[in-house]
Amino acid sequence: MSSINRRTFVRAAAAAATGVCLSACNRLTNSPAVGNILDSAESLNLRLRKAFFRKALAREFPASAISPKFRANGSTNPDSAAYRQLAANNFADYRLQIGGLVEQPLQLSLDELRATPGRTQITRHDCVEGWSCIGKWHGALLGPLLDRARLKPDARYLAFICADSLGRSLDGSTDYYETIDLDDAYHAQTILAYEMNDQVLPIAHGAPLRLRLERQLGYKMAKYIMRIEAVESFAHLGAGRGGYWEDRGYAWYAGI
Ligand SMILES: Nc1nc2c(c(=O)[nH]1)N[C@H]1C(S)=C(S)[C@@H](COP(=O)(O)O)O[C@H]1N2
Ligand SMILES: [Mo]
Repeated sequence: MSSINRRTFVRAAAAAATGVCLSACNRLTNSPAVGNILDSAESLNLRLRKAFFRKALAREFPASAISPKFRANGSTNPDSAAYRQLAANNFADYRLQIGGLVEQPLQLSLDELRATPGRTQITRHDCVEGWSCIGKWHGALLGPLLDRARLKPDARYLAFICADSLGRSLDGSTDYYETIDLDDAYHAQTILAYEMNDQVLPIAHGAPLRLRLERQLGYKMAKYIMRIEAVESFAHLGAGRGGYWEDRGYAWYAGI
């Protein structure tokens, strides 16, 4: 942060502490998405983060920093029949579905995803369990795909529906899912990765497609993405807290 930005930040933080944050933050951002967050009862911390760091990039590293071995965590080999069939055919029949509150639902093959605007980034993955690994990721930028699908005005979140279930049942559902807001969806480093360390994304790390959301913890980064749904609220998904791990007590916004 430059010293001017830091001064502005400190001043706004002080203003927020005295209760005038809503107007100050609204003036600083012109985004309706941020406006919605300001209107809701989310934490002051999240409001300040959103206002000041909406576009900040997560740190990127040189190739020499790539971890020799990247740990795989959570599901590492989904066992549903549908997924096994896709994997057996090298995901040639895979179609990413983008639907929900969109004007133009999409179904995209991996070749079609490879033909859309992409990005490569070497970043550090931090798991809530306390380990980190640095890896190189390449994939389709999520923002341009959403532009193609044309989000409806009431879309506020994206839900990622995955191919795997983990064993611990809660309200009958064990399917892995995650949700993010539109600021994160349009962030410059938010990609749907189909390559890791210059190779086709391995099954253990989420083949054929996994989210990279570099400013949040690992559990937000859905692997084995089958469908992306634009929604107004995530109350109807799982136990209603926005993700598999959120339903089990972790924070919805897992900023690093
Ligand atoms: N579908 C799905 N996505 C998932 C998980 C999972 O079990 N299933 N685990 C999460 C957790 S806790 C972490 S740390 C990362 C692990 O990614 P990795 O296997 O590439 O290290 O994926 C996240 N995304
Ligand atoms: Mo994790």
